[in-house]
Amino acid sequence: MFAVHLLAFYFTKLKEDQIKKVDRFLYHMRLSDEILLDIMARFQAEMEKGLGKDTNPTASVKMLPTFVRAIPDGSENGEFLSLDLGGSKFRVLKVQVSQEGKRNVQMESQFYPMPNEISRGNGVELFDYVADCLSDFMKHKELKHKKLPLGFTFSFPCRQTKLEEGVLLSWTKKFKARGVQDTDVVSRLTNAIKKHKDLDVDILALVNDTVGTMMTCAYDDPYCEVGVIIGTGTNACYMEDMSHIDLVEGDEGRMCINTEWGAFGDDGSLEDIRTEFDRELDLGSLNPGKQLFEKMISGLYLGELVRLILLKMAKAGLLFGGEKSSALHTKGKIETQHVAAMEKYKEGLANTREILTDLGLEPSEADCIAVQHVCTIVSFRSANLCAAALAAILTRLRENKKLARLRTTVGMDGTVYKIHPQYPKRLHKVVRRLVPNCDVRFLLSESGSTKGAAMVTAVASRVQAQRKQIDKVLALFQLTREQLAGVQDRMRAELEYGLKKKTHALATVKMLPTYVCGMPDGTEKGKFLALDLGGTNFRVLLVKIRSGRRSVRMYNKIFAIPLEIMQGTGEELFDHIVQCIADFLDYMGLKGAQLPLGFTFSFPCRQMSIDKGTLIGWTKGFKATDCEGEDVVDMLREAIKRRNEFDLDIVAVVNDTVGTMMTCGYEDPNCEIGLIAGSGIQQCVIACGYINDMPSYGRLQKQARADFPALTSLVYPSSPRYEKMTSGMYLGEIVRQILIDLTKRGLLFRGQISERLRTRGIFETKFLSQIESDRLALLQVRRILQQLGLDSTCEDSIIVKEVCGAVSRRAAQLCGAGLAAIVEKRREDQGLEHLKLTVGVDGTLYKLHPHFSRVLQETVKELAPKCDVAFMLSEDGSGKGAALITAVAKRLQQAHKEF
Ligand code: 0WK
Ligand code: 0WK
Ligand code: BGC
Repeated sequence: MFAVHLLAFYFTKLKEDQIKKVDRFLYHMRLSDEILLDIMARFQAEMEKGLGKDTNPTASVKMLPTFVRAIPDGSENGEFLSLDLGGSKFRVLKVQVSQEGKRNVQMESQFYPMPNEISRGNGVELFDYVADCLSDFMKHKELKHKKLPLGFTFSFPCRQTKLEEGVLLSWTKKFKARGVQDTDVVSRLTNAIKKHKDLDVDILALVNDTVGTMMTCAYDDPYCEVGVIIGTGTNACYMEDMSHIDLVEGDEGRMCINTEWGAFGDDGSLEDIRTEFDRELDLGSLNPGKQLFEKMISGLYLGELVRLILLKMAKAGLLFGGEKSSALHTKGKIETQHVAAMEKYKEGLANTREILTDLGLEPSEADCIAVQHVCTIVSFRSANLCAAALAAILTRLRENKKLARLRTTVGMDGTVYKIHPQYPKRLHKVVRRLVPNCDVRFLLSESGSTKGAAMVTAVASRVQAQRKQIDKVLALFQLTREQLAGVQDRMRAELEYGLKKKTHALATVKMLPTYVCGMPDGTEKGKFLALDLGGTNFRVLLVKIRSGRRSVRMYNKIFAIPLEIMQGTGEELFDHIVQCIADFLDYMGLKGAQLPLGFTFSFPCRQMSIDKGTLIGWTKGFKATDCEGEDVVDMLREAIKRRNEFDLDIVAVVNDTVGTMMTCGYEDPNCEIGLIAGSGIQQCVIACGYINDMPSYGRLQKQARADFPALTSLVYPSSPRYEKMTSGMYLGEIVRQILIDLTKRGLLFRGQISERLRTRGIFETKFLSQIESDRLALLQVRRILQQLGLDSTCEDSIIVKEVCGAVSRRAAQLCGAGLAAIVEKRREDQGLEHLKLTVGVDGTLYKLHPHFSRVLQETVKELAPKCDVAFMLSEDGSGKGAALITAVAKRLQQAHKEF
């Protein structure tokens, strides 16, 4: 028993000594947590550099966009071909995804050799060889009669501009085929496949093996958003926020980034940790100066590193009594599988002796212990370096999500990770030590990256199919210049219709005279009350006009018009209006004041005079009974009488477009058109010379001719259809209808229509303005959709934003086409070659929607090139305009009395 203890002590001592000896010799390779945290920080900086448009060209870690934007959502299905090129084995596969709706994947695969003369020959032969293997596979699987989509796993750094294209930046690992670098490997393969007349394959996706691995694991674990390969080569990918990827258009959602971390340090940023052995290995490699990080980590190099160290230690007499065999001098004689074998728990030492013996050496027990420890240090450094870079990626994910604690899954693959007995444990341990605020699950990809590549292809073909359907729907809202010019012409014809006696009755655009026959001349003065009914808010205003200096001071109060009043009886509506006036007069201490009032009533009214207007029909959700066909001024007067608390002199009833035109005209005499783009859409224009053929307006004719021979304004309430395609009242509802249609077709929200989305009017137009705002990140779009009970993905939100954009753009274009018809008419009516005028604008849609006003202005510019149209936003609303019109009417009345 004593002998056993003595032996054990002797052995432990021997072991300690050898370990110390090797630790001293390789102290450079032992990386403390402090150094690892520093490497982690360096890698974080490299990631930023790679993502930046200006810094990417000089970055060593290229952060390549992969155009993979979504992980599998279970709706993928179909039959796919997959090629897996670049790892230790070349494979061709057939992948069946989800049969009969069952979420499973069937794979059939065939390995094919990849001889050096092919991988290091010329590019044409390489791709011809790959196509031959594909053809052979399809023959054996009797697939030649099928047109199949193919996912191409190509495990080398490629710059992609889309999923199905990728330019090879440089070969790595054992590959060096000539004439391929800087060419698109998808078209190279397509050309090679085309040589096989009996093959009909559509390459839908080019995928890096890290991406394939992430997708493979994400199919089983939706938390998986990182893919790591530690195999022949090494690399990682992860899902990055689009807003951080300068190299790709758009800020919405996420995209998978292939980091190509193998090149970390190629700019010299890791020289302080690289050892002489790393430099020697690099010099002897196929690509000196390249992939320096990979050469300290991956399977193609670990064995060689161990050999170079053993050779140096032997030369230094620290091993094998200084003996060196020719095998020990031969590059590549020690492979990573040897390193893994030597580090096996139990049989490690025996394996070491066997391997060293096979190398023609006669190792002592001490040598074996020392060599085993050399392997441990080399592979431990590999795991540490991987852990540092992976920790940097996990930290970035946590920060992108603004989380204190990140829960995520990392998909793993590669022979080093799979066959080395200690590697996974070491890597996991160090990662968790470097990023304690991340709960990381490591998931080994059982079926390689090709299942993932098939997923990417399945997603690509699903997205492609969906895209086609969505584009078909959105195309309905895309108006060509010809179509817009057609709308302009039809509007123009309607304008003429509305003006002409014979056609007025049939006209949809009513061209209603407003009896506003004069513009302010600066002499107006006094206090005026104004009501502003018909827009989003009902306002009561006191407007003080001071003559001479054209200054107007306004005090106003906004009152709500409850739905039950909007859709109650006319009497209730006007009593409510008078109640608001009373509250306002109270609030302003004007009880009992006898003030002239201008009534902005933003609904189509046929007027017989400035203070008479018969409501033709309600719009914008108003439905109060007993009003249509009634004079709204009389109804207001009766309501005031009913209240019998104060008396007002209602001088004018004006449409909000006219009020807006007047408000802007007070500042800019060029303003002769008023436009409202709000809950309703309406335009008014200063009209001249049309009156004479409008029979019922004889009285106006005489009067107008008397004062302002050429001026009166006409309101043309846009036909409800036109309004229902253009105004704020309806745009949200149109979007809701489209979303329901797309969801019913399974193109959105996984086909789940929420109760709230079924509710008419639930999708307010303000949502469009919010969703289309460039500043709004996708997350906020998803928050809006959440409010509607819709659980959406990034893609869903991107599509919803597109739908909103299509609907609002059409609205702005149609509005622009209508306005272009008017300005062109103004120009022609004045017989001018070129017309300069201003349009006064108001309305929440024009004011708040991020793009509406710009698209409207561009459309007018395009359709009325001979008109120089300035758009003036009415800051004060039409209430001011109504007061000015009242003041002018009072002035004219005065003039008449004197006259
Ligand atoms: C298996 C994957 C393949 C990848 C390989 C990497 O299917 O795409 O390239 O792992 O590991 P290696 O074979 O280089 O060790
Ligand atoms: C503000 C004007 C008001 C008009 C409204 C239209 O003062 O007369 O009706 O704009 O915009 P909406 O509120 O319908 O968006
Ligand atoms: C390549 C990567 C690949 C990795 C793992 C590296 O040499 O540059 O694209 O993902 O090996 O196979």
